[in-house]
Amino acid sequence: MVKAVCVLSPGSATGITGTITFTQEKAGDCTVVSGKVSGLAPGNHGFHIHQFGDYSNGCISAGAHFNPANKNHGGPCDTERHVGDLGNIVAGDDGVADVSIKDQQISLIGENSIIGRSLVVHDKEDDLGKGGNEESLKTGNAGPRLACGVIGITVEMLASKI
Ligand SMILES: [Cu+2]
Ligand SMILES: [Zn+2]
Repeated sequence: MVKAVCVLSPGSATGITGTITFTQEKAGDCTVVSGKVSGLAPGNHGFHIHQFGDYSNGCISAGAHFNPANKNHGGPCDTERHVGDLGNIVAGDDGVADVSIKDQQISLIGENSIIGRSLVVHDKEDDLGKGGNEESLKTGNAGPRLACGVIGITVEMLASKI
């Protein structure tokens, strides 16, 4: 089992906290994404892996969605999607989003590993590429980057010898 973790830092908003873990049994398996994000406005928020693990200019320096296959933006169940497109997380009236995602495209192993890249939580709902405009096919119109964090190696990962 391979495990990575992301602790969110503030972007365009303050007061958002969250810790998300990523686990994968072996190469080719789904990656399980789980954890909690607090301090959000109720409703849907775009949730993506972005290209760079760079917080030097806040969440902006995380770059675009992780897209090694050069595809258009889409939803998590679409074949036409960025690898980083995990769709939306949903915050309840208490501002907390419980995250529980199983994804086939992100991986913690191999040359397209997401280790060292960023996780970004957005202000708005990701339209999953169905917004009918050019921006929808790039970002899903998910708006400002509320919080982000670098996806890092854990002690469990070092023990796995992958
Ligand atoms: Cu994003
Ligand atoms: Zn995307």
